[in-house]
Parts: sequence; C-alpha cells; structure tokens
Amino acid sequence: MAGQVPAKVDIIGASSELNLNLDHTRLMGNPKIDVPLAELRAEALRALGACTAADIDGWLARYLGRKGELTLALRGIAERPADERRDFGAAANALKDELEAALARRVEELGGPAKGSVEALDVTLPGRRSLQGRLHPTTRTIRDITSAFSSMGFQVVEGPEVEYDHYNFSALNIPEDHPARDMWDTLWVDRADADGRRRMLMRTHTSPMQARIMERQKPPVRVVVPGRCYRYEATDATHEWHFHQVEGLAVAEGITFADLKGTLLEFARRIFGADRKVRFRCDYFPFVEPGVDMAIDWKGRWLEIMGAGMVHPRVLSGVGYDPERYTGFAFGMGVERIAMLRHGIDDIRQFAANDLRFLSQF
Ligand code: FA5
Repeated sequence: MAGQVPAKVDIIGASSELNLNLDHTRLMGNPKIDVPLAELRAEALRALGACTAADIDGWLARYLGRKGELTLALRGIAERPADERRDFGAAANALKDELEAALARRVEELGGPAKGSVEALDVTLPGRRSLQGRLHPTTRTIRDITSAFSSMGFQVVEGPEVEYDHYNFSALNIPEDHPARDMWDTLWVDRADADGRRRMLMRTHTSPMQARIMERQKPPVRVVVPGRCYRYEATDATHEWHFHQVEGLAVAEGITFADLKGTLLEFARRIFGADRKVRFRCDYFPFVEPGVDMAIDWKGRWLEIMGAGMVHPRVLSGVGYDPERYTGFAFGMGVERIAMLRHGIDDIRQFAANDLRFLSQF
C-alpha cells in the first residue's frame, strides 16, 4: 500500500497554493487523523454539486457538522507529529473555508436557505431555555417541616391514606356513635364487612398513625408523619376537601406539657422566624388531654395551623403502653396553611388548581 501512495500529495488541488508534503502512511491508524484531505475535498465538492435543497443539511452534518469528517480532522491536529501540525492545520482550515464558501454558493444556486435549515439559523440569537421542573410548594413545605423535626431527633414515617375506621377513630378514643365523629366527616370506601358496616375510609387526619406506630414500637417514640388527608366539607379560602398534614408523636417516661410547648415554639421559630407571633389556646380533641391549638398571625388575625396535646391515657393503654409509666405529646399541622403563611398565599385552593402561573413562583 505504502508504495502506491505518492510521497508528495497536493491536498487542495492544482489551483491551490497550499501544496503540502504529506505522507499518507503517517495518517493511518488514528480515526481522528486518518483523513486524506484531498480525497475528502473531492468527495465533499462532488456531493455538494449533487445536492438538492433538501440534502443541504445532511451534507453540512456529514462534512462540517459537530461530528463531520472535516471537523474530526481538525480535532486531530494536536495528535499529529509536531513538525506536521502547522501545515496540516493550515491545510485543513483552508479546506474548511473553501467548503463553507462552496456551500454558500450552492445554497444561492438552489434559491436561498430552506426554512429551518442550518443556514437559516442565526447563531447570534440567545438560545431557547429548556423548561425545568420544580417541586410543588406543598412538597417543599413538607420537606422543610420534616427536616426541622429531624434535626430535633424525630424520625419520618408514612402511612396509608385509605384507613380502617378503627385507626382513624376508635383507637383515638372516638368510639362509634361518639359525637366527636361529626368533627371529621369523610369519604367512605364502598366495602362493607359481614355486618354490613363500612369500615374503610379516606383518612381524615394523620393521627391514625399514632396507634399504628405505638402498636409496633416500644417507647421511646419520636416520629413525624407527613401525608394527605380527606374531608367531606365545603371549600373556601382556608379549607380544602383534601390537604396535607404532618403528625407528630413523642412518647417516653417523663414527657410533660412543657416539652410539647418548647418543641412547637422551636418549630415555629425555624419555619416562620423568631419574630412571627404564635398563639396557643385550649382546644378539644378526644385523643389528647389537655388539648390545644396553635395559630400564627395572618393579615391581622390568627390562622390555626395545628391541633396538639398530651396523648390521652386511653390511647396509650389501647396500644398496650402503661399510662402510669409513659406520657407523651402529639400534634397534627396543616401543611398548606403553613405554606400560605410563609409565602403570603391568600387562597388554599391554589395548591390543587394546577395553574403554572401560581406554581412557577416557587
Ligand atoms: C386534627 O386533624 C387532629 N388530628 C390534630 C391533632 C393531632 C390534635 C394530634 C391533637 C393531637 P384539625 O381538624 O383541627 O385536627 O386539623 C389540624 C390542622 O389541619 C388544622 O389546624 C389545619 O391547619 C389543617 N386543616 C384541617 N382541616 C383542613 C381543611 N379542610 N383544609 C386545609 N387544612 C385543614
């Protein structure tokens, strides 16, 4: 083979001034530099002459595109022997200029750049931004809340949204026919037991996880439970029929109401800042004693964000804990309400409206 290759190759053509001393045998072996430029030139010009307007983009990609043959040759300059680099580089760049000029002439001959062709592209225009997804404000708020509690030593667990009547009500000291059930009307699952009773529902709060966790774990317990809840109720600016809560539960020996208050004040400081006003008030929940609710100042009034209290002895004994030995506190907070307070959102229905004008602000 080597004998058939002329030692001196006119790679640009007889009309060109760039006649280089190139030994083709030295171009072999590396795909980046294994490029006989003269052949490449002849082939590229022949192909260009045969191009229709529809073929131009393909031609451009094949010879001058990012992975085009001439582009690869240019990239291979650095890998050539030092004494050839300058001449080879000059030759390859001259060929590039020649092919670009030939391309421009051919495009003219064919009646100008086709719509959408590379020639029609103005590379000086700013690029189009690709759309980037982001977390829903509810998800971000849940993460902020759970990480505040994680740093205070709470584990994060999740539970089922379709729940047994037992965990949603009975295990929380709300027996059947107890008037407190009216506080949480919900959607029932159409699945009756042998007595014809419907025992499964969309959980009305995350509190059912209190009993589920305590049944499985001995004290000490320190968990937070984020999740979705459902209620059969009319919607307005601060009420949705489905929303999220984060439940909290801490049970051990010697836990007092001061621990509850201290933990919740620290949470409020981390999420809303030290200056935001917080209000505690007595409230009634059948599964705590005493019970409170916590509100944050919002547009000159108070927005309730959670219920809380000391776990009721009947709930503790129901899961096999000794209420004489163990005490604990629990709380359940509304995630969307917390996001409203943090970001100045005035209507809770925005969270599920799926409106990008709202969502892209977070
Ligand atoms: C409960 O759900 C109790 N499980 C909370 C609790 C847990 C008390 C542990 C004691 C111990 P309540 O129904 O008040 O309580 O709801 C708690 C929070 O969820 C409210 O303060 C509010 O922030 C949010 N929330 C309640 N209903 C809605 C609703 N319809 N839309 C949006 N957020 C709501």
